[in-house]
Amino acid sequence: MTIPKIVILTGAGISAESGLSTFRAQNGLWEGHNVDDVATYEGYKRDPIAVHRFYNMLRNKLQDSNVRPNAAHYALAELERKLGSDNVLIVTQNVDNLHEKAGSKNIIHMHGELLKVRNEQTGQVIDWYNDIDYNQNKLIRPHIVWFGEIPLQMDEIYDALLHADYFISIGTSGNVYPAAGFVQIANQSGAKTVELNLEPSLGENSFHTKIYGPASQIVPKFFKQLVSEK
Ligand code: BV8
Repeated sequence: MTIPKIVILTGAGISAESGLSTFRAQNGLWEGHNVDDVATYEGYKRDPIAVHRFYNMLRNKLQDSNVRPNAAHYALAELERKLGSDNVLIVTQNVDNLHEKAGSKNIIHMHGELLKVRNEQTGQVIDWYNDIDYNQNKLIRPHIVWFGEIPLQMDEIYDALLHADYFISIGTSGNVYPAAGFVQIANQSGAKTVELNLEPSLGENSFHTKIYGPASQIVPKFFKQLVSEK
C-alpha cells in the first residue's frame, strides 16, 4: 500500500466541543473583546496590561481540567500512529495544546502557542503556564502570531502542501490568511482537498469533498473510512 501524505489544517472549530470558544461566533467579538485591541501588536503596545490580562485569562482557561481533547483530536493522533509521523502533518491555527494532549506529534502551530512566551529582546521562546505580570517583566510577550505578524514555519507548510496527496481542513471559517489560501495551493499540487466543518466555510467551493457536522462525529468517521480504503 502506498501511504498517502496527509496535511491537516485545523482551526478553532476542532476545539469547540472541548469547551474553547471560536473566534467569529459571537458577532465578531472574541471573548467580548475587539480583535484589534487584543490580537494585534499595536493593541499590545497601546495597552500591554489589557492584552496580558486577556491572554492570562485564556491561558488559565486552557489549563482547566474540564478542557480536554475531543474525539476529533484523538482521531488525528490515531491516524498519525497508523500511517506514521512522516505521512501525517497537522498545521494548526489554534494556540491550544489539545492536539499534543491527544497524542499527535507532527504539529506546526502557525499562529503560536498559548503556553509559550517569547522574550522580545532575545527572541527566546520558553514554556509558560502562569500569568504574565507586565510590571515584573516588560520583555516577555505571548508567543502568539497577532494580525499583521508573520505566521510561523511557513516554508515547511508550503513544502508540505506541494507534496500532499490529501489536504483536509477541519473547523476553520476560512477568514484568516495565509491559512485560508492553503486549499488553493493543495489543489494546484494535485491533492484531494476535503472540508470537514460545522457549516460551509468561506472557501467551501475550493474543496473536492465537503462533509458538515460536529467535528467529534464527522472527523473520526471520515478517517476511519479513509484508512480502511488504503
Ligand atoms: C499575515 C492569534 C503576512 C490570536 C490569530 C485583507 C484581506 C485578506 C487578508 C488580510 C486583509 N487584511 C489583513 C490581512 C491578513 C490577515 C487576515 O487574514 N485578516 C483577515 C481577518 C482578513 N492575516 C494576518 O495578519 C496574518 N499574517 O498575513 O502576514 C504574510 C502572509 C503570508 C506569508 C507570510 C506573511 C496573521 C494571522 C494570524 C492572526 N492570529 N490568532 C490567538 O489565537 O490568540 S488568527 C485567529 O483566527 C486564530 O488563530 C484562529 O484559529 C484563526 C482562524 O479562525 P478559525 O480558526 O477559522 O476560527 P473561526 O471562529 O473563524 O471559525 C471556526 C469554524 O469552526 C467555523 O467555521 C465554525 O462553523 C466551525 N465550528 C464551530 N464549532 C464546530 C465547528 N466545526 C466543527 N465542529 C464544531 N463543533
